[in-house]
Parts: sequence; C-alpha cells; structure tokens
Amino acid sequence: MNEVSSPIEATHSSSSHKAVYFISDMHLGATSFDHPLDYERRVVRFLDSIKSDCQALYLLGDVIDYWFEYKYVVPRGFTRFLGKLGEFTDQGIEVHWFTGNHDIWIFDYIEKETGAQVHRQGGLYTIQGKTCYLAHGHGLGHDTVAFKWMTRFFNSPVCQRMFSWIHPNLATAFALRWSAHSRATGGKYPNFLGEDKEHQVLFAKQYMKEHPAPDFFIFGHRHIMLDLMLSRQTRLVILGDWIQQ
Ligand SMILES: [Mn+2]
Repeated sequence: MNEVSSPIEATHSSSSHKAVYFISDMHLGATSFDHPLDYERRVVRFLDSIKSDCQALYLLGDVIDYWFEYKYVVPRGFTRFLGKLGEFTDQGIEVHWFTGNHDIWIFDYIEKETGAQVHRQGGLYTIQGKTCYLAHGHGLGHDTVAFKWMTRFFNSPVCQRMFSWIHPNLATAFALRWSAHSRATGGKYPNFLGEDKEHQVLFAKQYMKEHPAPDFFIFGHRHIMLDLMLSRQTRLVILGDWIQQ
C-alpha cells in the first residue's frame, strides 16, 4: 500500500524497454461474453504485441469480472492471461494491478503466482519522471455514506471470512449472476456527463486544490474514453474499457 503523499519512484532496469501501458476494465470471465476464451486470447495477443517494448504494465482494475480466492482454491479460468502476466514479470517487466470494484477480493494469489504488484488503493506514482495519480476510480468524488459502508463491508476481513464459508459453487454462481444482473439493469455506462458532473473529474479538481497538481490522473471504471486537460500541466485520462474502446 502506498502513501498518497509520497510518490513511488518506479525503478526500471532494462533500458530497451521504454513504453508504459495502462489498460483497464477487461472484465475477463464476464458471463456476457459469447466466446470468453477468444476474448482472453485477444487480451493475451495484445500483451504479446507490447512485450518487446513494455517497461511497465498498469492494470487499472476490473481486470477480472469476478474473483474470490479461497485458502486452497481459486476461480477457474484466466490461465492464458495469468500465465502471460507471469511471463512479463519473469522477464523483468513490472506489472501493477490496481483492484477495481469487480476484483476487490484478490488476496495473495495474484502476487505470488504472477509476480504482479497488487494495489488496493489509488495513489500517486512517479513514472518516467511524471507524477501520476492512478486508481480504478470507483467511489472517487462521490464517497457517500452508503458507498463508504459498502466499501467497509466488502473489505472487512470478517465478512470475507464468512463469505468464504459458502460453498464456492454457490458463492461464485451467485456473484456472476449478480454481476450480469447489474450489467443488464444499471450497467449501461452513460456517455461523458460533462466536467461538472463526472465524479472522477470533480475528484481530480478537488485534489488539485489540496495537493500539488500531478502531471496525470489516470482512471478506469467509467467505460468511456476521456482525455482532458485540467490545467496547462495536468491531464486527466479515463481509459475506456478494453477491448471495445
Ligand atoms: Mn469498475
């Protein structure tokens, strides 16, 4: 976990690897995909295509549509993708995985098996000399009481322990259905609402009033593509979902 006040200086060893990539919201394993394996293959093909010049890969959340790991059991699937992350880190490419609202229940499996560094909170990072505020971006700018309680509930070790006692067949089926249901009902992501209504934009503007302005804010979660200059120095990017955008 990284303190927001002190930017992390990412250290990059290989000089031939220059580019830093940010992707988010792949929602791997979502029941809405007609051909989930083909979709996973496309993600992996993309990762293959960037491998030769990739210095660091930042996954900004909702990488997997639903994940809950048990002490000795993890959800089925994702073998190509997780294997590819392992290949990246084995070759010295940094992989950072910021948890989103769909993949909050990553505990230590992803770090241990793939070598990716898991970040459970957004924060300030220094990447190639630029200060970047990175987060999945859910809850930013609209941390209502209900949201705070829900976050506390989802992150509570006691609740997680209790959930883990439900048989995985039942728990996983329920969670996937819930995810599909919320996609079907409230899940259509609205287009850009305007600077004065987008929570992440409002968060960034408020943040800049209270802290030194970073060079970039980079978020996922909204499933829209946005590239907005907040000042002459500061640029806000919302990644859009992968692979549609
Ligand atoms: Mn999200």
